[in-house]
Amino acid sequence: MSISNSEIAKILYEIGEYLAMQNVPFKPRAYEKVALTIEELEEEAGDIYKKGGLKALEEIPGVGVSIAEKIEELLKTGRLKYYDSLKKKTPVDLQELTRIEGLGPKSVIKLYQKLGVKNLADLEKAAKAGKIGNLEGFGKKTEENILASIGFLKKGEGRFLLGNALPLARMLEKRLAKLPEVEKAVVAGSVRRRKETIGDIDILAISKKPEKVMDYFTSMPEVARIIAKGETKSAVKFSSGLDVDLRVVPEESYGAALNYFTGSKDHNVALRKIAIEKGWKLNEYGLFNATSDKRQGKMIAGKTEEELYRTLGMDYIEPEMRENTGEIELAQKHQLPKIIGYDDLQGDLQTQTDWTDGSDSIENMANEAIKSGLKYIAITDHTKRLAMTHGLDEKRILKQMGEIDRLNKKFGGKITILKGTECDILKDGSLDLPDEILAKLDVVGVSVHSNFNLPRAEQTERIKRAMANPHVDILFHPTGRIVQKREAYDLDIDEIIACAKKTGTILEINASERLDLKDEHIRKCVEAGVKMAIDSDAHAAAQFLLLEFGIAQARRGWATRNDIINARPLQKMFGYLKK
Ligand code: DGT
Ligand code: CA
Ligand code: CA
Ligand code: ZN
Repeated sequence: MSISNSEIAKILYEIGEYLAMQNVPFKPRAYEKVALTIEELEEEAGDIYKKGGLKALEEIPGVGVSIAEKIEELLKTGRLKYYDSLKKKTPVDLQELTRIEGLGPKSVIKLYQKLGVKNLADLEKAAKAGKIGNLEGFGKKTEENILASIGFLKKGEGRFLLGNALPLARMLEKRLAKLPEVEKAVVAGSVRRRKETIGDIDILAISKKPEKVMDYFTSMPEVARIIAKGETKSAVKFSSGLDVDLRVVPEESYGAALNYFTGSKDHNVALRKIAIEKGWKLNEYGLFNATSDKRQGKMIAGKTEEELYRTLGMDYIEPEMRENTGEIELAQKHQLPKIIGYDDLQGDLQTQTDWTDGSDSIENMANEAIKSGLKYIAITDHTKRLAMTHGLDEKRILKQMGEIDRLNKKFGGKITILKGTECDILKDGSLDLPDEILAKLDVVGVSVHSNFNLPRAEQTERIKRAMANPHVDILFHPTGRIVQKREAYDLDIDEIIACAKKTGTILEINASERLDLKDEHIRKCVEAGVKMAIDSDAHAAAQFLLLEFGIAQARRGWATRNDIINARPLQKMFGYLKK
């Protein structure tokens, strides 16, 4: 068996970062883009290569001869000489160091050359000794931020981003399902509940020959260590540090086992209590009409989850809602909300293009959006204050509007491209574009990109002032959090939600690694009747795939289709924006 897509992607991505450190032009972006494409391929690169050789690899978008040959080398030997030599030249733990918010490849190389920083421990030592603050291009502020970010990272240690785990979990699901001994393989645990970070991946398989399945599972190429290996249960550690659990169950227990291993634990405990109250017993093998542990009793449900919930006297509960925070009581009363579905989005209201810091043209973005099944997208490039992104000033945004008119004609209704902006909120809550320009746009999004450290009251007032502008439709990434990277800025979220209600401003569920509205915030919005938008914040065409994670978050916050404006057709969606 060969190396997986996500491993190939990781290496290509790192090559891009090494090249960026050496100030090589253009190539870093190309590698990053290819890495994303490979990661999201439906088919394993190994299979593509087996079927069509080098030529077939070259047909993958963005892959030229030179990258195709590198993938070939990886598939054949599991190694890549070019990558090894890049790594040797700069012996820094790039992956670890770039997890620090604000540290890109270029700062990493500087820190290595000037201070010999190779890893996180070195970085922490240098920052604590005040050496980074004295470095040209860094300063005291950066040093403080680095220390804060290290602290934050340490807190989340041992957990992985859902965005990284889900593709891997799906690949494992597929691999196992292909084995002749396996009738079914599915992901359970926190991955199935789509928690934003996960402790490990749990997989459940139905098989009559578990030994074979376990042999296969424990000898996969990613496995660095076997933690446990048994007939029904095995656990392995991948070289990436991620643990994976596999349970094999007989078909008649599938529903009960899936329910048990999906969790959450609190949800399970509550279900078991209900079973006991009815004089039954619930475990991972099924629901039985006996209370004593010794007497097995007769199995009365357990083949499917639907049957299990029904027999317990309640409606089926979606995995994203299973946290025992009120869902069980609603299911018993048949009053569960019908949460938004994964196919329900009709548009995307935040995307960036090569007019600023995105990597694709408006036309490419629109084409990809069509492929992703979207009916409309808003182009929301940054504004001039974000100079490093080449943010748009009045003149360029007017020019962009003209370009969008031209493209809308060209697409002839296949998709509607909306004129928008991600307008910077300045320190005092005023905006980076004048009202006359905002008035000409279809969708005005605003966001905070600076002065993250204002005192709570001042930060809250600043954002509220922006929301009060009658042209402002959506508050983009409302809290500034980046999962496992950066805390939210200090602000009163309840006041922001109240202000959204009062001013009719939409709050964004940002689907990228930000996910700054947490599930609990989304539930508050739903209860308050504040509408939300789920946006990819795509900076490249491939990133529309991120929308799935925004939908997952919305589902964890119990949002229905009616709560999400871009789950509505274009004209309906317009109805939710300020006039
Ligand atoms: P994670 O991995 O920390 O992100 O969270 P989970 O929910 O995936 O937890 P994990 O992997 O420890 O266990 C998977 C599921 O198995 C969990 O959601 C519920 C079930 N489970 C594990 N331990 C217990 C337990 O002691 N009691 C009950 N009722 N269920 C358990
Ligand atoms: Ca787990
Ligand atoms: Ca587990
Ligand atoms: Zn951007």
